[in-house]
Amino acid sequence: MRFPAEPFRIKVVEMLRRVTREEREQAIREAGLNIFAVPADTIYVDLLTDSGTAAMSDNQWAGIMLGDESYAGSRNFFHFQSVVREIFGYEHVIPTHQGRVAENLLFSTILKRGQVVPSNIHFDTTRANIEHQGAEAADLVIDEGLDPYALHSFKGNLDPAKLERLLTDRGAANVPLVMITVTNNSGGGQPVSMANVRAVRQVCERHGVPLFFDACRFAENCYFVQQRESGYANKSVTEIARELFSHGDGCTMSAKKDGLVNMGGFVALNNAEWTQQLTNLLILIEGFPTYGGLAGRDLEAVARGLREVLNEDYLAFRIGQVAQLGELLEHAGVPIVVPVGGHAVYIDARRFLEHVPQSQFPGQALVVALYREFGIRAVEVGSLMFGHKDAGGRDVFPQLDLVRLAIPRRVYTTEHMRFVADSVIQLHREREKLRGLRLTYEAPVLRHFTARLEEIGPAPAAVPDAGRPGHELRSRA
Ligand code: P61
Repeated sequence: MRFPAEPFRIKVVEMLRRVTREEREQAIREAGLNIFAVPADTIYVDLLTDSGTAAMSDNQWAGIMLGDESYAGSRNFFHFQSVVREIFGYEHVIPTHQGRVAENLLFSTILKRGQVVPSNIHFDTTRANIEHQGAEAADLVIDEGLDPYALHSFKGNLDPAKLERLLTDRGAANVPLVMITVTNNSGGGQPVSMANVRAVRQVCERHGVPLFFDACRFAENCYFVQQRESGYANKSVTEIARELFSHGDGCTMSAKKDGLVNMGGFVALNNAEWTQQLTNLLILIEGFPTYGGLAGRDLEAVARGLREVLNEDYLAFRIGQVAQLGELLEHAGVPIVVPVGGHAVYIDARRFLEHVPQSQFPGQALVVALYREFGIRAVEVGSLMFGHKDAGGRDVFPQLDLVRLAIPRRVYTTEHMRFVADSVIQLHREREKLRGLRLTYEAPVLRHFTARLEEIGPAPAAVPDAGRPGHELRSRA
């Protein structure tokens, strides 16, 4: 397939430091084979996350200079509020410094112990904020959404039948709201269709339960609707977004994704009573309601980013760039989750490293090799992140061991993506050389952030490089 070229040119560049394999070997060893502990300036292509890593535009930087840092009533807040109202259609707009604070405000206000919040799949911060209230986070994605190889245009859909059953069993009084995450990050960045949103809305209405969105990647989701869902080809992505949110009562948003900024977020909603309660808490933990933890200039950058992200040339390039990386890998026989989602390509590490059992963290072994050999940072979403011991002390592993290559927005060129593809393909050819890992330290919760590991057996020999000259330097010796 042909993919669109970059619809922008580069005005400011950030030079990358040349790092040899020996330096990376030392850095990853000192980091206890944990990629979170590696200094970022030893990385060539950083695909740890698409969150807060976007390149802002000249228009956004110009907006930064127009920051009004008044404590109350900053003009940037009013601009931000008007853009959010226009796109999302909700009356009340509460700024926060990032997504999880929006979630915390919402759930600590409206949620009671023992209640349940259904979603397609809750992102980990959303789940944590729900569970922190003594409530339950229920994942009700369609069955295809849990199968890495099921081909479905909208694998992020929430199953309306599962929702109906949950609402009937638990009773609407125990479900303060239903949430839909667009796109479904924890399910691979898969989109949700408009038809599905309508179906979920009908179930919610029958039971008198509000519907909210986790809107982090709303523009990417709406672009997929335009491209894949019948009846939407001739609608603009902005029109599709308005229609999508018109089926809901509010949303939380981490603007670090489709807000095209490095920091920012908000809650937007129609319920005036909830707004008052959320605002009171906002003042306690984030700041005055017209800045909510952000500088005036940051609000201006979000306002401008939210408009820019709906540019369809940008979206065609963005979704195309991720799809292209997926296509290059798939054609070379690298096992990846399909169809490719909006913001990341996921490698199936169990199939990639069939000789490494789950107890030896095949995903993390792949992450370490990608960094050591090629200076690429990916993140493991598998046994290291989710594995644990049950009450009887036995190891419990997740169904999948994935490695996420999340693509920052407007940061890397297509040539960078080819370099990533060549590197992964080269590792795939040499996969027999990779070995499993074992833990030497683990924290009681969220162990992947601070775990330390070691290789089982002798240190691996260097993998021949991908034959792509450029930044990738071997030893100077
Ligand atoms: C990411 F490992 N995502 O995908 P905040 N909802 C959704 C998200 O994707 C999301 C948030 C809410 C991240 C960053 C991240 O343990 C982790 O602005 C669908 O980060 O608070 C964030 O938004 C939260 C990665 C966050 C993690 C926490 O890479």
